[in-house]
Amino acid sequence: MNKKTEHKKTGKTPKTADAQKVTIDRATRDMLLRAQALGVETIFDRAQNMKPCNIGSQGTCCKICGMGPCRLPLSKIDQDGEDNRKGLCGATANTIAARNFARMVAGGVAAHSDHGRNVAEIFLSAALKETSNYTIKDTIKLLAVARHLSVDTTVDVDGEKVDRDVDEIAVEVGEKALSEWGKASGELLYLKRAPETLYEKWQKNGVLPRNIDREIVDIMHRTHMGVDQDYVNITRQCTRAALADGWGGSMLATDLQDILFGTPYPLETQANLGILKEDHVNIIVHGHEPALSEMIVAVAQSEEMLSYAAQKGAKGIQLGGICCTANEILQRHGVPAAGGFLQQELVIVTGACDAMIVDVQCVFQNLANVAKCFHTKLITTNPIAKMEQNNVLHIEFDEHHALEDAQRIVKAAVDNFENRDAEVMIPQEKATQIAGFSVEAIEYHLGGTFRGSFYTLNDNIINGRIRGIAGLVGCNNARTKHNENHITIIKELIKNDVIVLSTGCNAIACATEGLLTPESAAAYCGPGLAEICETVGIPPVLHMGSCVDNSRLLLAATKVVEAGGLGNDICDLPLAGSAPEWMSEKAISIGHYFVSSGVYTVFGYGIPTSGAPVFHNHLSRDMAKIYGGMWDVEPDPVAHARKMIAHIDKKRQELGIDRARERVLMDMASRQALEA
Ligand code: NFS
Repeated sequence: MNKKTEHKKTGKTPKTADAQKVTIDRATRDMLLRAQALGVETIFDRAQNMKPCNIGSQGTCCKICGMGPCRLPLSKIDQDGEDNRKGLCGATANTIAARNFARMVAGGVAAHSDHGRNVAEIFLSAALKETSNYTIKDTIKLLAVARHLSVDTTVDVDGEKVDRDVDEIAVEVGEKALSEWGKASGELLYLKRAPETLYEKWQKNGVLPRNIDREIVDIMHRTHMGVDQDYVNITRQCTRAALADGWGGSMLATDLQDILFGTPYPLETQANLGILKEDHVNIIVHGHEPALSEMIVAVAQSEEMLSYAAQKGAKGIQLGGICCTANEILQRHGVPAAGGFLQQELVIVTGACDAMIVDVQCVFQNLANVAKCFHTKLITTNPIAKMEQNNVLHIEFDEHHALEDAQRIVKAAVDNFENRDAEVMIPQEKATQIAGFSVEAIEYHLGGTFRGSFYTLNDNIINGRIRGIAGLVGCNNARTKHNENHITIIKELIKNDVIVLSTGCNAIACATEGLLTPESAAAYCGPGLAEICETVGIPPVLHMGSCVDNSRLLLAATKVVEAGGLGNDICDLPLAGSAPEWMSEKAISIGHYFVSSGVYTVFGYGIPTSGAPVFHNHLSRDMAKIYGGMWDVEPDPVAHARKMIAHIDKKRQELGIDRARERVLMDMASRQALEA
């Protein structure tokens, strides 16, 4: 195995992770111990043997041209405090850090938005009836989206307005949506969904995205050697590109997925490695694209496949997800989540994973090495995401024969059931979760069918039962203790009556810790939030979906503004964002569109800007002056939550609703005065 090779090369025995110290989750700990006992290396061990580069993590290593890498550590600042650091071309620390940051934004926007483009292509293909595998599931949402894309939903017939044919609307929606990636002029159509004040700020600052692809290409051009050398100007383009993600590619992805696969409504399911079943064929879908996994869900439940599994000696087929593919099929079909980002290798270590199907993003290449130690079939499915290892099977997915692809994949998994060679060891841990809180579902829960709106939420924020709203997103990071920051921060927030909206691996962490049930309110919330959760029957943490569904958070915030009483803009709201254990470029893009939309956003693991303090201050203090939102970094989870609460309290004070929380203690004299 890997370990032996390393041993030969270095002469040193590689270190292994201390399972007690690297995670708060028992199932993860037990599987890590098993992996170590079997000599199977995982990311937890690799994190012990490779430390991050100090200069790179400060953001001041420039490898953009062939004369470098030029390294500008903070220690090279002159003793008198003067910053004369520069690369061979003269690029300053600010320029280098801003360029690196911008390229991370571009990477994140590209990942979310290219996913969005694929969805738009499948959508159009379904609308044109080129495939029978996908159909329009949510017509109400189709009509709502049509309006935002300036697609007519009625036609004039003899001077009268008549409803337009739904199929025709769908085709035009698909075409209009797709053109958002590359149209030659104008601006993204969804930007006007933001509060008017915010839209005007973007307009005034010249950051309205023109089309999605162009903003990514612009970043790659301007950060090429010898182009933009002004960190303020580079940051402005980061904003334009990030907005093209949050209010563009991601929002389109979410909307079109909802129309095609159904808008999520609350449902009950489970999370953690314990969802696997020893006597079932276990199929794990991992990555980010719901198009194929939707088909896998259908095939895995089909009579034909279930009886095929029975012939092979299995009692059934258990489907489970990892990362955001998990969140996608979980929120629409109740398929349980097997785990988050850091648990992907460990699912295979159970010895019970008959096939792992991966698409794009957040997939470890080391899965192939782990799969080699067990019977697991690792199947790649996307033409842009293959693996070099020879034990990986590639079954390319195409929406035109989606069902056949899914059948081949599920059959391969069932065939592999009888090949289990290692002893199966499935952890006991699995927790119940309620997921599926789309904006529409929240509206319904708060107001019912006829008066669905965010008024009730606003009322309860104004009267102080709910102190504020927090949006928690993002990954796990092998440099931090798995799930510890996510859970500590959330417990501190809900204890202080802050309701939490959650997505991505944060939501999976909350699910495994049992925070996504209405019952958790009584155990962990302050009295105000607990009362609301009990009355409405919701958990204190609302699972809003995958990472592209962070666009739901933007729309929820907009709905709160529209419901009134809490200011005119997102930056006026008692609202804060957080990515406690971020690691991906997508998280940087999300952070930047949150900030550019007016949200105070705290990251729990340092962002690569600390080596350029002037640029870092620009992201925090200056951004706040322009958009009302700012970046912040706080690794200590309790301090992290307190910073968010302090921001919420500041906003309550500015809105004049802070006094609602104060209890009036009356002495005898004032009582008598009242009675008189
Ligand atoms: Ni978001 Fe989803 Fe998880 Fe992070 Fe990766 S799965 S897209 S990037 S690790 S939350």
